[in-house]
Amino acid sequence: MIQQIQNLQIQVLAELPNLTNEEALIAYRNDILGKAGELTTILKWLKDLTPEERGTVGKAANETRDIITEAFEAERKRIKKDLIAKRLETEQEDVTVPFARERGSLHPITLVQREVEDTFIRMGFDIYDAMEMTTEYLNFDAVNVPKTHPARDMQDTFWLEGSGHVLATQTSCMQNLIMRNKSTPIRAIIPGRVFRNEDVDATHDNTFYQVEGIVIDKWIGIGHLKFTITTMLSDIFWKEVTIRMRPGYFPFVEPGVEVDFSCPFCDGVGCKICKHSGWIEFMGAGLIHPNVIREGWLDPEVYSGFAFGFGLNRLVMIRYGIPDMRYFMSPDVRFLKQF
Ligand code: FA5
Repeated sequence: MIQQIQNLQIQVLAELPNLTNEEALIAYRNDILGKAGELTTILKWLKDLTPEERGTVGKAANETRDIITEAFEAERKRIKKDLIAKRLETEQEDVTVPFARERGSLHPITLVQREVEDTFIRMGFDIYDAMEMTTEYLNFDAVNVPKTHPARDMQDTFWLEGSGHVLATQTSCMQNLIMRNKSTPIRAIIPGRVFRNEDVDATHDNTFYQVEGIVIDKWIGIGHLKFTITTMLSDIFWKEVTIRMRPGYFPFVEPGVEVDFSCPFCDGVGCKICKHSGWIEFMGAGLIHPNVIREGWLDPEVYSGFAFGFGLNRLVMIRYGIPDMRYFMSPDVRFLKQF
């Protein structure tokens, strides 16, 4: 029996190096050391031996089991090591080889915002970023919206409870800061993201972009406003655009106007884009109210100015023929890839 055990040991040690993968090794280990394995079966016979035989045969069998177990473990490590070496050899990647990477593109709002900024820079304007969170004072009080005035309800506000802060509902909240911190003459545009607690549909979002414009100097009048906006729109649409003004109410301007521009797609004749009116509604504007100038630490007897605020989302929609404002905030790459 001892001979049988030794033969098994020799056979296993000779066979192990031929195994090339872990599955084969596990299967072979099972054949030898598993419940019904060869060595396990031999060990089961020990009980039929005399006590003396059991001592010597048992000792030999246990030694063989330890040797075989150790050999299996060593073999498992060798197979793993070989596998890693092989993978390192075959799966090597040359990180210096150039590979094609898909480039992203700028969001259409960013594209048009940059064009708008370029136009205004050429007209000598400074560009400021608008704050997204601001104070109730800057958003309303500083621009002549009295505490009790219903105009505060005109734009549904996200109030940051108890803090005196709000999410900016309009980029007009920057007017006062600019007046107080810039020396005259002032020519600035302030693009920014604003928030209103409104229902979302194809032409309204609760988060959208506006561009505020503010000009303050001596003798500034409505003609300057007309020239500035006509120049900007003609630049954006690459053709002569005319504007018209209708009376409009905004507490921070007097007089206040709503500005429309002639449809650049049909030259005012009437088409689907301008809803066959020949005009596209564009923005609110006007001459800055003396109270607002005073609140900005300037003298309204000396200085006058104009301000305007337009929705960038709507300009981008018109520019690219985008039918639904909700595309702007959606993560749909098919939309974004077109720009
Ligand atoms: C204002 O926000 C004024 N602050 C504009 C202004 C500035 C007037 C300076 C006078 C002087 P209004 O609420 O109309 O005005 O918004 C201006 C533009 O923002 C609109 O013409 C429209 O294009 C855009 N807008 C308004 N509400 C939304 C909305 N929910 N979703 C997308 N765009 C909007």
